Amino acid sequence: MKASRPAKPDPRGWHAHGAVAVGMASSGATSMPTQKAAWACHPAAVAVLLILAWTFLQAADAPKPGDAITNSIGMKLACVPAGEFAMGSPAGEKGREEEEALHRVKITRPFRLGVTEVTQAQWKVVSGGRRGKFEGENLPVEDISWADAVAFCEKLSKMEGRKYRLPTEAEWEYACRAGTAGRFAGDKLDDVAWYDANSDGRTHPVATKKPNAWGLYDMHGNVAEWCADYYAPAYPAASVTDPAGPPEGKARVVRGGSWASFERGCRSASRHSSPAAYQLKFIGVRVVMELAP
Ligand SMILES: [Ca+2]
Repeated sequence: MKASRPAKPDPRGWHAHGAVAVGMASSGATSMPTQKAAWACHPAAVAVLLILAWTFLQAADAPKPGDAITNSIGMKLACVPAGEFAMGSPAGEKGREEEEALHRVKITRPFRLGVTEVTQAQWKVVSGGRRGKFEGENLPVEDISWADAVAFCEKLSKMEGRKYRLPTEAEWEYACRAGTAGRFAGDKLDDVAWYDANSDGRTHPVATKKPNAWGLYDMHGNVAEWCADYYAPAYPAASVTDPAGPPEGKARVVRGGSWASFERGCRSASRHSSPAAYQLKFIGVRVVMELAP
């Protein structure tokens, strides 16, 4: 399902209407001011027009899905709009697992998400040192525990004066799909992902495959990505709003599959988990920046 954008109010119609009414009231064209003219001159009417104009300008300036900014360490973050989507996979999807029960999810707060996985160069600036079994500035960081990923977000938050955190599992799948409902957010997995069939057994520089519709690279494959949630084998049966997983658990959610995954493990709906302390050469991280400071 496509994310819906709020309809833009069009104050131009209101303004034109009001201007006509004001003109009538001030031109002296008629000796009998109409009720419409009196209404248009009322301070409350002026206030309404100003509010509508402000709303219009705000909507025009609001970031659009995929619009990216760059923070002080060169990390690009794309706007992900609020919206609703079908999380999980339909019964007939090839490679599907039982834990992917299809259910409606509403994401009420827009946010920004890293356009790429966190690179080793970015990690070095924030946390110091190199982290990765494979070495390269533009390779995604891996070999990090869940706590390492969280600590990175906390350090980056202090550096930037903004709230950075891991995505929830729902936010991750919503952003991965970018309005699509199929197995992958792209025509062919090979177009958008480094995975078992094409990776030559290693990570690759980020953003060297095609992005999804919201400008996000490597949501499928390269390194799998830590999410904030504890892993729960069963999704909620009903529709949910801003789900954040169970309050406790034994493992954390990992999403997207990696350079070592088969095709089915890189599907948009595919779920994985890992004990939080594990440091593996196929798990990295991508961060959320909250829009509210
Ligand atoms: Ca990835």
